[in-house]
This record gives sequence, C-alpha cells and structure tokens, in this order.
Amino acid sequence: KNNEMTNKRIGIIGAGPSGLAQIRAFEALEAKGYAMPEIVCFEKQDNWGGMWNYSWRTGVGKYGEPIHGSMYKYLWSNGPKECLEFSDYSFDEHFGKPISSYPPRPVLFDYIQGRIKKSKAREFIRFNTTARWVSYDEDSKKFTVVLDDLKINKTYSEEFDYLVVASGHFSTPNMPYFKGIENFPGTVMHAHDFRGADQFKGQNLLLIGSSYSAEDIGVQCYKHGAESVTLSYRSNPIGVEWPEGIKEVPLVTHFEDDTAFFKNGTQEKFDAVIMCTGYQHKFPFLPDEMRLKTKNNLYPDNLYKGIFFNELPQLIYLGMQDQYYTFNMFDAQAWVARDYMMGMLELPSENERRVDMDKWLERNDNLENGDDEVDFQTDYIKDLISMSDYPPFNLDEVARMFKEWLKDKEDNILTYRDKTFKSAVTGTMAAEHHTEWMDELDDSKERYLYEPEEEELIPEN
Ligand code: FAD
Ligand code: NA7
Repeated sequence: KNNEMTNKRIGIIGAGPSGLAQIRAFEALEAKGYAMPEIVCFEKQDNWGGMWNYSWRTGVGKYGEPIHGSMYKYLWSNGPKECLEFSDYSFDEHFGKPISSYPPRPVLFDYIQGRIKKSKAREFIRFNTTARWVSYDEDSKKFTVVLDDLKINKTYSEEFDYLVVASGHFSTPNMPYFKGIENFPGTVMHAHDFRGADQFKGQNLLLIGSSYSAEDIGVQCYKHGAESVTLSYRSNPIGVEWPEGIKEVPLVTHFEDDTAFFKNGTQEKFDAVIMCTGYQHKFPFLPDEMRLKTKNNLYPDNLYKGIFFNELPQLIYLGMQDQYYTFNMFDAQAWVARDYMMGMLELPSENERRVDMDKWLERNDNLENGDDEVDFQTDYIKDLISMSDYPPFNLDEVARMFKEWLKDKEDNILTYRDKTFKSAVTGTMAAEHHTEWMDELDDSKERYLYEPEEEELIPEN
C-alpha cells in the first residue's frame, strides 16, 4: 500500500523514548501491509533509551559531546507505571508477571526496550552520531542535516523530506546565579550532574527549586543518609508534610562563604548546593527560524497538536511538553506524526492551526492546580488518539490514578511509592514490592525481580 511513500526520507534526531516511539509507529503500520519510507534515526550516545540509558559520566562524553543524561542511581519511577504504560505493549506482556507500581530506572529501561528489541528498530539507528546543523530548502522542500560520526571523526550531510526532533528537553541545565556563590567552599552542582546520594552522606544540603528534581533528589539524599536537606523555593513550596530532616524555606538571597541567607531573614551553613532549577529547551543544531522557543510547560506555543512546527509542519517535534504522561503520550504523538508523514492525515491551514493552538494555550493559562493540569494533558492525549489508530486505553482511569498519586505524595512523600495501581491496559493489579521503598537501597533489576523467601524480608515495625 501507499507506494509513493517508499521514496520519501524521514530523519529522526534522538533515540530516546520519543524517537523510538516514532520508529515503532512506522513499524506498526508496516505490520498492516504498508510500504515503509526510508527512516534514519541519529543518536549521539552509543545506545538507545535517552534519559533511561544511565551514564556515570558528567560534563562531556568520550568524544567531547555534552553528556545528555540527567538520571541518577537509585532513581525510582516518580509516578505510577500504570500512567505511562504503552497501550500496544503492556507490562504484563513484558515481565510475564505483575510487578509493583513504582519500578526503579533499570526496570523501566528494560521495559522501554522490550517491544523494539523484537523488531528491526536498531537497523534504523546510527549511534555515536550527533546532528550538528539543519537547513531547509524552500525550492526542493528538503531538509539538509549535517552530521558528525563521532567514532571516526567525520562530518557528512544527508537530505530528508521530514525531520523529527526527538532530542529531549531535560538535559541542558538552567543555572541561576546567586550573589556570593562563587566563594561557597563546598560542592555546587546542577541536578543534571547529580549521579547519586552517596557523596552527600552526613552532609547538610541546600537544594534550590521546588519541582520534581528538588523533591526527588531531596528525598533520595535523606533516604541515603544526608544529615539534613533544605529546599529553597522561588514561587511556591512543594508543600507536603516533610519528615524531620527535610524542610522548605523561601528563596536564597545570597551566600557568604558556606552560609546561605534566605528571604525570610534566616541563615544557615551548608556543605553542598544542588541547583534543582530545571532545564532549557536547547536545540544547538537548529537555526533560529526552526527552533522551538519555550519554557517547560504543558503546551509549548507554535506546535500544532503539540507536534507540528506551525510555519513548517514537515518539521516535527516530539515530547516537548512538560510531562505528567510520558511514554504513552510520545506514542500518541508519534502515531499522529506518522500519519501526516504517510500522507494519511491532512493538516488544516496555518491560520486554522493557529486558532486551534490558541484555544489550548488559553486553557493552559487558566489551569489552577495539579488536578487541572492532569485533566488538560489527558484531554490533549484524547485529542491525539482520536486522530490516529494508536490503541485507545482508558484515559479517564489514568487521569484518576494521576490525581490519586498527587494526593498520595501530599499524604506521605516517603511511602507513596509503596502503593499499587491497576493497569488501564490489561486490568492487572500491580504486585506489592517485596521491600518497602524506604528500606530498599538496591535499585538493580535483579534485586527488583527477585522473589525472596518469607524469612528474608525485613519485618514491618
Ligand atoms: P530523552 O530521553 O531526553 O532522549 C533524547 C535523545 O536524543 C537522547 O538519547 C540524546 O542523546 C539524543 N540527542 C540529543 N541531541 C542530539 C543530537 N544533536 N544528535 C543526536 N542525538 C541527540 N519520566 C517518567 O515517565 N518517569 C520518571 O520517573 C521520570 N523521571 C525522570 C527523571 C529525570 C532526572 C529526568 C531528567 C527525566 C525523567 N522523566 C521521567 C522524563 C523523561 O524525560 C522521559 O521519560 C523521557 O526520557 C523523554 O524521552 P525523549 O525521547 O523525549 O527525550
Ligand atoms: P522543572 O519541573 O522545570 O522545575 C524547575 C524548578 O526550578 C521550579 O521549581 C522553578 O521554580 C525552579 N527555578 C527555576 N529557576 C529558578 C531560579 N532562578 N531560582 C530559583 N528557582 C528556580 O524541572 P525539574 O528538574 O524539577 O523536573 C524536570 C524533569 O526531571 C521532570 O520531568 C522530572 O520527572 C525529572 P518556579 O516554580 O518556576 O519559581
């Protein structure tokens, strides 16, 4: 079917969950008997998985490229796995048995790889290859992508009819300056370079920021033996009930040596400062007129359906939103993007697209709390699913689980990961993990999937 597509070329930048979703989307159509266009995916790391492909490195990599990874040891899913489950590849199918709702990073990495390991996805990916620069020719209607083969230190370029940018947006730190920090004697780092709590045992830590990174790194350092954790917020505190040893204070005004001063007039000495101040959407390979310019939010402006760059819809962005939903949202986007690239979905005019985006943007501006945000992203995904044949799943149920998760965190930030949820894809109830999260210091897949004998379990106190 659709033979004129076979001479189209599709370039994908990044083989993280978003780029892999795009490859999977084409493979799903091929399985239905459609002819595939030519697909080439460029990945600067030596393996797929994006953020989930853990790197011990910080700064620059083996070939001098900025390290992409921001993930760290002992990272456990910060939302229920039932909220990110692929609707075409369930956890049951992958693990063959129920697992708990909050698996550690290596387990989720294993899951992401499961469905594509069974296909020929790897053949489409050129690893150790950085996209260096992109240009677009109005006459030929083609993109030229300049690439660096890092291993052999060679630059070359290729042409594409469509370009999918799936390079992620939690990699380039937003690093603010606070007066006097240059004289702080201890470690000063951004969350991007945090690789685990071990080095902070026994220390008094200051974390600046009040979102996911501050919350998770703070709790992890507490769990793994930091002396104290202080979170400093700019706009709003996270506001949960913290255990003794973690507290929230207003923003730092300045530092004097190892002492931080806060807006409420208090001061305190610290051993280390971790900036959990978020990331920049950074596309050093894109010229100004093709670059998505946005802060981290649920509806970046100028992307029709959150995907198509409005002035040039052949330029496709995946996963650029702030994320409640992750893997299943990237899938829903990739399926819609695929249908457009295959000529199976026509887009309305540029003006009509503008009107549609404005409608979403206005709603986004009026969201008041976490529940509203969950509903917003749920409706966004429903809209995408109505446009393509990504297997529908019970999104209202997933939204309900997200809201329960928000409440669980408020109730107890240390135990919310012990809760279990029911899959909206298979109806399977998650298993309870053999060890409570606060007692589980080993995040390996082997330990996680291990089924201990009764007497090996840590007794509840
Ligand atoms: P990424 O995973 O960032 O992948 C982008 C890929 O593009 C990378 O492989 C990168 O090397 C490649 N790339 C970038 N630039 C170039 C270039 N110029 N040339 C070639 N390749 C390039 N989500 C959850 O669902 N649950 C969690 O618990 C969770 N925890 C998180 C914790 C942290 C610390 C962070 C940072 C994120 C977390 N996330 C979590 C969100 C996470 O970003 C998504 O799950 C997912 O990884 C996003 O996929 P992506 O493919 O869009 O981007
Ligand atoms: P987020 O969610 O983008 O949050 C960034 C946080 O940093 C947020 O609390 C901001 O406060 C704060 N921030 C930003 N700039 C400053 C300055 N200058 N001073 C003080 N505080 C600042 O990023 P995260 O890293 O937490 O999460 C990103 C992903 O990583 C997420 O998907 C997780 O799953 C893991 P604000 O509220 O804007 O005042």
